[in-house]
Amino acid sequence: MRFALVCARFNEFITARLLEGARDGLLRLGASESEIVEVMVPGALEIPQAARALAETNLFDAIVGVGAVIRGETAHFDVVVNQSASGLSSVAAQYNVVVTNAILTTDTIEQAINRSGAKAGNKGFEAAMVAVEMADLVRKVRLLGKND
Ligand code: INI
Repeated sequence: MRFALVCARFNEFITARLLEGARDGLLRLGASESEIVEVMVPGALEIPQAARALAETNLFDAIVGVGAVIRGETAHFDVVVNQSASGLSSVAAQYNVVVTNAILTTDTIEQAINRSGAKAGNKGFEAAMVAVEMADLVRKVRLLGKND
């Protein structure tokens, strides 16, 4: 299977940890380095556009969006959170590709640190696990359809 990770540079001290968690998750579940493509974008708002371009290639079984939106840092928190999440969902629906969301949304930097590998798991790792599970499921269901 092939995977694409789309990572925002905004709040890079957090997104780098999420990206590392996502890569770790994919590698632990058996993906090889050559099956993982990483793409960097400026901020979470740009993640769906890059994910769409990747989906259009038809090369990937799953795409993981990686970002960090911290409420204290932005007046347009709600816009960034809602648009990035709904943009990712619409890519999944339009291209019939698995898309998982590792865009952290927190009130504080401390919460973001905790959820990117410190105390409360790593959202990148979790989203990578879900991506593998769902890509496998979708592949099996498609095979079922072909065998009928
Ligand atoms: N992008 C983020 O990924 N996280 C944020 O917390 C954030 N804040 O704080 O505004 C953010 N803004 C940039 C946005 O994603 C776009 O890159 C920008 O608006 C240009 O389109």
